[in-house]
Amino acid sequence: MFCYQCEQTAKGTGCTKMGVCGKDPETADLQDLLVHAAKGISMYAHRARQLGARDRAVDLFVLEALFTTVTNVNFDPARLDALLRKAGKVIERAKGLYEKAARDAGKPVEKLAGPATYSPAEGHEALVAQAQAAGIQQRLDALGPDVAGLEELILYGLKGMAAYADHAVILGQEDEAVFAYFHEALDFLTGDDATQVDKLVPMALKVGEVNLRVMELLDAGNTGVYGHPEPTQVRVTPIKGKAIVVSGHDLKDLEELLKQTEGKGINVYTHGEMLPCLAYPGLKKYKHLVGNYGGAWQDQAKEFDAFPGAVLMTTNCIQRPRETYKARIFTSGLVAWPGVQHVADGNFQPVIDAALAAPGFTVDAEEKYITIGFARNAVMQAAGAVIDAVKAGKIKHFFLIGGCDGAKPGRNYYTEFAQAVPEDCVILTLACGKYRFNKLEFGDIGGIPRLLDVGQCNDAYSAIQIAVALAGAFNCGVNDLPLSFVLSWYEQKAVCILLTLLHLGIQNMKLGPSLPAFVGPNVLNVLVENFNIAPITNVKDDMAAMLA
Ligand code: SF4
Ligand code: SF3
Repeated sequence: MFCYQCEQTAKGTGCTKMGVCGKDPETADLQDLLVHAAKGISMYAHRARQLGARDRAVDLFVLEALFTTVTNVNFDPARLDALLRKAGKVIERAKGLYEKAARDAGKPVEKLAGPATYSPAEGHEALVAQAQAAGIQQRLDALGPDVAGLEELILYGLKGMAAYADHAVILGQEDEAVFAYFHEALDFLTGDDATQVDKLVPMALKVGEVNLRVMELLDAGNTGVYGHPEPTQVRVTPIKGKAIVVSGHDLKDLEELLKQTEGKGINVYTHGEMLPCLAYPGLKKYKHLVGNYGGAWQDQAKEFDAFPGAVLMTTNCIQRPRETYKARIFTSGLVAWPGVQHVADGNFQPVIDAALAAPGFTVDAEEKYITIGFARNAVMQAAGAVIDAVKAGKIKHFFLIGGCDGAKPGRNYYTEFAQAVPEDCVILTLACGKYRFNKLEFGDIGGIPRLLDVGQCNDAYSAIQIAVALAGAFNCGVNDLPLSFVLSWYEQKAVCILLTLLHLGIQNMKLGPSLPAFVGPNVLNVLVENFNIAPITNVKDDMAAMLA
């Protein structure tokens, strides 16, 4: 195996023996083969589309294949085996689609090579052997770190974007142009153009552009179905009674679970990136959705161990479950862990049964609340007051401190940075990185809270809308606003968001806790020259530079 797609990659260079995330070599290789198959499918689907032929089942499979390979989603070789066999059928379908479209149009039928020839080997062991040849090591050796790294940058952006697109589809939002782009970009990665830096860089920015549309679709899905998040005080300590905690990013799964637990005497808690759900009118209307439990994903083993109920993981980020709670943790959607029960059909009865069988909380913990729900609609409603406060000099600067959380000790930087933000400045935050500081007291400026929680990582869309609206009010560009981006990254969703920010021309972003291992030295220079992006250093110097 060789994997360097996330921030915690071994030695900052790549996991080669076992993933730091817990991904074993077999799973890692099978995931690489699934990406290879998705490229092959896309080679046909892209050509078919150019001839006016498309197939939604093919489009959706490519999304699922990519999402499956995102960090902390699927650790189960058996599930991957099944997906790879399905990929064999889908590629035949895509091939047939293309060849018919070409014949119908009177065009010669291209004979495609490379990933287009994918066909799953018979038997699991043979499949694993086939997978070993699909890794990126050969490309790294042949193309060098810059070109291979740029190819991976595009691929990881697509993986993150596939996760968001998949969530959007679940809520009824899709765009033909987005499906088309997944195929176009994956096909591009199989061609000669993908060996040239001057072709790769624009394609990476294009991922960012399309991801903006995908986040818009997901925003439309979330707000269209559940209403606009509204500022809400949410309880962050447990209440006496039976309990289920829901983690991940999938609002629809939470809604289904809430419906199925209604009147059963079970309290439902959000965890990690599900926290923002407590601010959606369509979800918070359920009285038994009582609050948030715990912190960010990397603390789950300790927290789920101590949780006296059932746990549901709806997307990333799952970690190796401890034996103490393996029987009462469940997966849904594309998440998989060997030996963990999967809810495939939307029937959460096994989760409910596990919650009822567990002791539940025996006492009410001390009450503690935080305020969330400052997505674009809520902030826009307060825009007049915010603009007045800026004009009157009461708000000097905005900091967007957001992104993923993770286990590295250096991530204390984000807590310390938030604490060091001057009293006359406002913090916007989103994604799971906020757990580094979201239970601290920040107070307010003339009634405007100093900490505004915009939502999940995909609510970067909301943050962008807020920034654009502010720029409009002050008649300037986003880069001219008193606004600094202090970002933390971990997995591939952060990659697609970063590409969106680069596509929008945002400059001077600080990124940490470490730079991606897949960004080669020359590519880093391109990013520094064009966008002045820089790694975080220390709070004092970074803060001074941003306020200068
Ligand atoms: Fe290593 Fe991250 Fe890949 Fe897991 S996802 S194998 S931790 S680089
Ligand atoms: Fe977090 Fe996994 Fe990236 Fe959604 S939940 S931001 S790490």
